[in-house]
Amino acid sequence: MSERGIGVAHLGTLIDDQQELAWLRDRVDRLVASVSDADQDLVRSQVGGQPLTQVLAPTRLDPELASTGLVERARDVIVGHLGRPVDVALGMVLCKPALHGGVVPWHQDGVYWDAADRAGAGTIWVALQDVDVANGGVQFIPRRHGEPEILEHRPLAGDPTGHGVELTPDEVHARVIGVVDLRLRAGEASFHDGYVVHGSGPNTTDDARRALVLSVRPA
Ligand SMILES: O=C(O)CCC(=O)C(=O)O
Repeated sequence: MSERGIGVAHLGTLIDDQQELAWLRDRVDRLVASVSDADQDLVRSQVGGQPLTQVLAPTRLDPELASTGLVERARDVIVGHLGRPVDVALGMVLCKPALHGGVVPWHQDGVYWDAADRAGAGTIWVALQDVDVANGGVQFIPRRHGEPEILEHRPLAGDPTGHGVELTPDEVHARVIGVVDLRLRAGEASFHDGYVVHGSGPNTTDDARRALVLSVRPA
């Protein structure tokens, strides 16, 4: 897959050390278990079934999360892939517990970013266990043709005071065609740019689905 054509790319393995993977999984589980109402500015929920735990800027709660060299490895890989300098940072932890019905509705990440940043920005999604549609892996709509554009979104759950947005039903009807299920092995990562429509379904398995989400911005 090439990000230049369809906005999505498989980046290969970013974590091949099983001890690092196990350590990160454990750290994420502890973080998710520890977030409380006091951390509300760091956590947001999504609609659909049950609320999900998304910890924004997770190193504010656990600085050690960025200590394994993953962010630096990701930067090297994405700079090689994109062919231009970028900044990479750990932006979010997103955990779907076992047998969890929460979904991430269809959206484009670029809707959250300044228009001036969109062209050079994107998201690296790192799987901390094998991921496919059964455990709520990310699903994409590859871009087909024309100039990338930000589509019409609406507030999640009809709540304009919340942070989250989702594509409007009309856009979902028109655009959500040819869904691609992302399958990643533990430690592998994907990249998607800000224009790629994506979302994810429920975790129907008996293990948690954990991901580290890294932000890529023009340097
Ligand atoms: O982890 C998920 O299910 C969705 C992640 C997402 O929306 C993103 O990485 O931009």
